[in-house]
Amino acid sequence: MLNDEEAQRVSKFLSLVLRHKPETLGITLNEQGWTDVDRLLTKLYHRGYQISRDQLKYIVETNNKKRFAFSLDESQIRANQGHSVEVDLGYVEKQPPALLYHGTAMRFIDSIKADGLRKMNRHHVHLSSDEQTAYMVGSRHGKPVVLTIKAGEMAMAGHVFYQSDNGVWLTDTVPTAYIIVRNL
Ligand code: HQG
Repeated sequence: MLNDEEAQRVSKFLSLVLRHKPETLGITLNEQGWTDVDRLLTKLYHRGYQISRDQLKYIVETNNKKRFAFSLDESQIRANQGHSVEVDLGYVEKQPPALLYHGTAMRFIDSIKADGLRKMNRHHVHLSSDEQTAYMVGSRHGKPVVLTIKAGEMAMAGHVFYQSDNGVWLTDTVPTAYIIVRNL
């Protein structure tokens, strides 16, 4: 089996090719983001990521954020969210809880206060249902700040929310009126 470090290395590369740059590995994603597992394994092999189908399954199953999913027959694989390439993941609109959380870094706060939350390079703004996850997401960018988002009010005002297979809440944009900034 792969050790944690190797699994993480492959997982990072998979995030890159399944979300952002399939062309760097010479694969293509279909409209729903799927790519063929056999072809992916062959391409990975030639790129120095010599993993078996079982090892790929292990990575998909143990990934800490459930970033990837297999099709039912396990012939195809895709990323569950986070794409920058155009894909239609078939998200279904869902009623959010009253409050959601967004983790960001202190250095972005002034800009967020001015413009609200924008999706930047992704297809959606990503929100979490718990503060701890948001805190961890924010730490990736610097000194973390957790923003509270009045998601219930947003939904009532007509903003659409989706939830990805791995539980992340997604919406287009969060205007400043729905953002509570605390503890600064
Ligand atoms: C910030 C991870 C200035 C935003 C996590 C964030 C997540 C603004 C950064 C997923 C802004 C974008 C997404 C504005 C937003 N002015 N900065 N108006 N609006 N920002 O990485 O939410 O590891 O694209 O606060 O678990 O950090 O990829 O988004 O700090 O679910 O699987 O712009 O990524 O998952 O950063 O993270 P990102 P994110 P993975």
